Amino acid sequence: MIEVFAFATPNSVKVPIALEEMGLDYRLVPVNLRQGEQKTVAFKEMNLNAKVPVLVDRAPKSGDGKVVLSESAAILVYLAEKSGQLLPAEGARRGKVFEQLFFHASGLSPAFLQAFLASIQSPPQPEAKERALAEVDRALGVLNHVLEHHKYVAGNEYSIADIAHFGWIWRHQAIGASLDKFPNLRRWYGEVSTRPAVVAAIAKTLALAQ
Ligand SMILES: N[C@@H](CCC(=O)N[C@@H](CS)C(=O)NCC(=O)O)C(=O)O
Repeated sequence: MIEVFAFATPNSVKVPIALEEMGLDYRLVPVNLRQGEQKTVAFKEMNLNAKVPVLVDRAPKSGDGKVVLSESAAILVYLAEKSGQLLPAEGARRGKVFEQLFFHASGLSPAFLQAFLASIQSPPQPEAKERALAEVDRALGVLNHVLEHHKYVAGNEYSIADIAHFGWIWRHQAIGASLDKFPNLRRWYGEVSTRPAVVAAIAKTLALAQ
């Protein structure tokens, strides 16, 4: 069975969403970030970068023995290739999924992280917060434009790129962002957040912090 070391966080939730969508058996293993469990020697043996999520697959397709993987986007690609789902096998449609995954990992995700850090800064720094939220808005505007012409972020098929973006956008209210200005994104968010796999994964992920 696949194990996912995770906590109730935006990067963690992407992995159970993918596993639920793909119908793969898995177990969530809590890593309490509030208690610093990501910094223990045992955890850093799995991910030197000391961050969740980490996936452990003891029965990989390739017969490699055991796969231990960090970085949520890399985990999504690994699971898509293992299951043969949510990532086209070749060509332009596959390229579009990677375009969005890289935009996520290098653009949207760091923007959200900065805005989150600015939102918990003490003493508060309104200028830093405003700057970070402006970059979040810019990234959301890009997605809103993409979604004007397509049902999903990489075309008309739901893919691991939707799951990647959803992970952080799920937390937009917590960082003080709003989807009000972005009607296409709001439509997409409403659809993705009510998928049964997404509802189930969110409930299991939130339970990690209880
Ligand atoms: N690029 C990584 C980022 C992972 C990440 O930032 N994880 C956060 C939770 S969402 C974490 O573990 N933070 C703990 C820390 O920084 O000490 C990914 O996509 O998996």
